[in-house]
Amino acid sequence: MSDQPVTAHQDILVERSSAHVLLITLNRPDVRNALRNNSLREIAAELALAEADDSIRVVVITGGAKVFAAGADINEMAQTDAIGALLDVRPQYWKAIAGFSKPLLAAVNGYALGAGCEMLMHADIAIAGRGAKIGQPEINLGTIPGAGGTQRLIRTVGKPLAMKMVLSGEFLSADDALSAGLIAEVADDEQTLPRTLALAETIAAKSPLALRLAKEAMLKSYELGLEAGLNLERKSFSLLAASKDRREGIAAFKEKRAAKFVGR
Ligand code: CO8
Repeated sequence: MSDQPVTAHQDILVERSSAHVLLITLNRPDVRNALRNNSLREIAAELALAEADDSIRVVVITGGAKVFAAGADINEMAQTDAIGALLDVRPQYWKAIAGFSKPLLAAVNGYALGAGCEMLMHADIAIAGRGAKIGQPEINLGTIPGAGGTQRLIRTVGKPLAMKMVLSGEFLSADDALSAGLIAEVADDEQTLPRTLALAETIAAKSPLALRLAKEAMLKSYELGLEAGLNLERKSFSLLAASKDRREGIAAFKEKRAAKFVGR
């Protein structure tokens, strides 16, 4: 970690793990990092700052060594009636997190349940520790996922497994989540964060422009038909031909040196 100060919030810790990587750590251990509205507000606010800061190229979110997040804060949600839920600011925070244009990685140890699993799915790449338990147990509370757990999960792991998870509330092991394509890698628990930060460094060395357009094009595949998706890809590919970074990338390849990308 760098010696830069940790920014204080109530629910999260924020620090630079290196020059280009921001690390957000969920920090409500007493309630297993349950995501109350304020937690999402703080995450969304940090991502907005990261969006505007060219020096931040990748963000990693983690819950630390023991638990990623045990879901929405059940005590807070229990106070909300139907109209309260309809008018809730919470979906706006989720939308802000989903709209973050830079790579967002998740380092997941222990439970990632309910909103915790949904946070994992908001990450572009999740790496989980061998002991992770991932699930959507809202059905046990007489309710259903509310931040993409019925939509993103089925698109990610397919109908049979998504139905099993959401209708039974059963958890997946890290290995099962890997086989299902819900996470990108399994690590030994103590290696989850170091490995995720190392991957973040690898990604942070790439062109920020290419990262942004690659992320956008890939996420749009959830919404667009193939023809429209291919058109978007082609236009983004063409746009990058005008960038300094592409010229630098090709020059560096020819000169057999590492490319130095500037995001222009
Ligand atoms: N919200 C609030 N507090 C929580 C949560 C949570 N999601 N999860 C755990 N806590 C609290 C516990 O109440 C307990 O508090 P206390 O010490 O005051 O008793 C403390 O954290 C420690 O919990 P446990 O003793 O249960 O710890 P364990 O390590 O034994 O178990 C588990 C950890 C398995 C994560 C267990 O706590 C658990 O099952 N938590 C709830 C998981 C869950 O159901 N998640 C889905 C939440 S719902 C959601 O995400 C969206 C829909 C919400 C609708 C709610 C309608 C009311």
